[in-house]
Amino acid sequence: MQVPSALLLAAWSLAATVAGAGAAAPQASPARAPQAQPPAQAPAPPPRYRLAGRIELTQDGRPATDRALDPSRAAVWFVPDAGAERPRPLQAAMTTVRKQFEPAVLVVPVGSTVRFPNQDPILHNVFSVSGRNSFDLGLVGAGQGKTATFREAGLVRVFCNVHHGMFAHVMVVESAHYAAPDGAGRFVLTGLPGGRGRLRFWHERGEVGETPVEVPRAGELVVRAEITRPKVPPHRNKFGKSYTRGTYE
Ligand SMILES: [Cu+2]
Repeated sequence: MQVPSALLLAAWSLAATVAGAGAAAPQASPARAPQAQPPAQAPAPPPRYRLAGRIELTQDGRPATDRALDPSRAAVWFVPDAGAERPRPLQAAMTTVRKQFEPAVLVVPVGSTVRFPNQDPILHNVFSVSGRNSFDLGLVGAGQGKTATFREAGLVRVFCNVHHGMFAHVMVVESAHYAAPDGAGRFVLTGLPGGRGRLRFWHERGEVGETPVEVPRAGELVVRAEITRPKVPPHRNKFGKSYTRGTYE
């Protein structure tokens, strides 16, 4: 019986079956997939990890029951003890619409620029008196948008000089690993280096907290943010005075 030569190159089990049928057993080893060889010179990049967690809001140390509280109006970021990698700045947007800032909370890496487009048919102002991140965009007309760049890490409290009830926050972080939680408070940070570090977390109604973390870490990390601040942050207008009727600038 004649065996097609192609079959002699088939996997060993098949070749053995053919040999049992009376053909000459192949002398050469059956063809195998070449072994993957690691590259000779390029060192493997250090492994990266993800960190999953949940921010839980508390009042007087107990889980918050106020349904108006929104866990997504928060920020979480990871700072490795070995030193943070320089984050890549980005361009973000915070819209004024229906006399509110949308989204009301942004988390951006240091050096980022935020545009404030106005989608309302009325004039708004956007300003902050938060240290080196202070800015004043003047009056912003319908359809217009001006920008502010945040060169220093920290919390930026954003207000409108026309409407006292308009407020927002930009959390500027010195970390490449940051996120805003979802409506259930859940977050996932990715690309983390292994080792010890601190997970920092903040909700608009509280202070910045932190907890030590060793990466990699299995399971969901639950952090608790205590509500300490009123719904509308107490603030004065951009001139440092109380809001009064007819303040339009
Ligand atoms: Cu306004």
